[in-house]
Amino acid sequence: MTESDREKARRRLLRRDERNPLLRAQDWPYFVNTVFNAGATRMPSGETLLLVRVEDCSGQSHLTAARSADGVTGWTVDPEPTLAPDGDQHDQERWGIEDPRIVWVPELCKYAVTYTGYGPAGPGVSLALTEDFRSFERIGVVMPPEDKDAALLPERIDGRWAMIHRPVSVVGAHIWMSFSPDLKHWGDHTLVLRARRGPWWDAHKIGLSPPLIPCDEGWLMMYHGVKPTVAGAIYRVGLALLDRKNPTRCLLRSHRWMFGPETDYERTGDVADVVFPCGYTLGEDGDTLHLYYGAADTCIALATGSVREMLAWLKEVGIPADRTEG
Ligand code: BMA
Repeated sequence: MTESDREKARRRLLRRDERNPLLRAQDWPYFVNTVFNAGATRMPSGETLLLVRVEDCSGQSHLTAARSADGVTGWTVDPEPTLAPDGDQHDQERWGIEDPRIVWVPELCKYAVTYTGYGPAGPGVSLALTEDFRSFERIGVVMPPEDKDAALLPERIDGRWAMIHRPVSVVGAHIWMSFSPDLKHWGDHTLVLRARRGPWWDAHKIGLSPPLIPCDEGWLMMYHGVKPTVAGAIYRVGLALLDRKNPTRCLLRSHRWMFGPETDYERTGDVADVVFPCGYTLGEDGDTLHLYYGAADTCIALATGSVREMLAWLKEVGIPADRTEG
């Protein structure tokens, strides 16, 4: 493959839906500032459900469900917040809840929703379980501040639950994995992928995008990289492959980003130059990936691709993670 063929392949990996943006504040049944960063799942009825981060006009966020038969058009939005912050009972939610990731857990017959609980101590990770996105069982704070961008793995690894997440320290914001016997007590914290340094697209700060995608080759991880510039940060998305049996082991990591802000709705909004996927659904073929992402922290858009093609690209351009730390 020549350099320009590779470039074309990269551009084709995710195709933006021509009806983007799919959901905007003006589509909401009540008055809000912005709607973005939505978790996604396909319900047993076949409907696509998005659990949308909604920022109200106080600047704080809550989560509201939007449902559509085809995942693109005809959205029905809950008339009021579906999961509202409960700051009185949970101090960690006093300033709102943000950026949900949804994972169906067959063993529990429930969906696990991980989200950022924002409180005076900073942003941390909370977990709730639901069967229907109408009532929720709050498990509580599972990763204390500062921590974000978390998703449960859908199955136990060697008998324990596993969660991927992104704590922040003074030396950087890297991706970690932790383990639990009961979803409440977490330990064996292990570094999975480091942010690079210097001018890289994923220097200084990285984080999980949607939940991990299980495949024969391992767990495909889409992750966001944040490049600080004098004009502000640019949020882009790249790929990594984690070992299926031991997902703390990163096998490959993309050298370049796969998806970044290009269109007007991604480049202009409350926060310019942000694409921030938190959810995907898979087509009937088990390969077609519908990626839902927040654009410029203002609206929700969809891009479609193929898991198989992404894996092929990663095998072609990826490098072992331990050689990419910059
Ligand atoms: C991150 C998160 C996201 C947001 C992004 C860009 O830190 O807070 O919710 O989309 O910044 O503002």
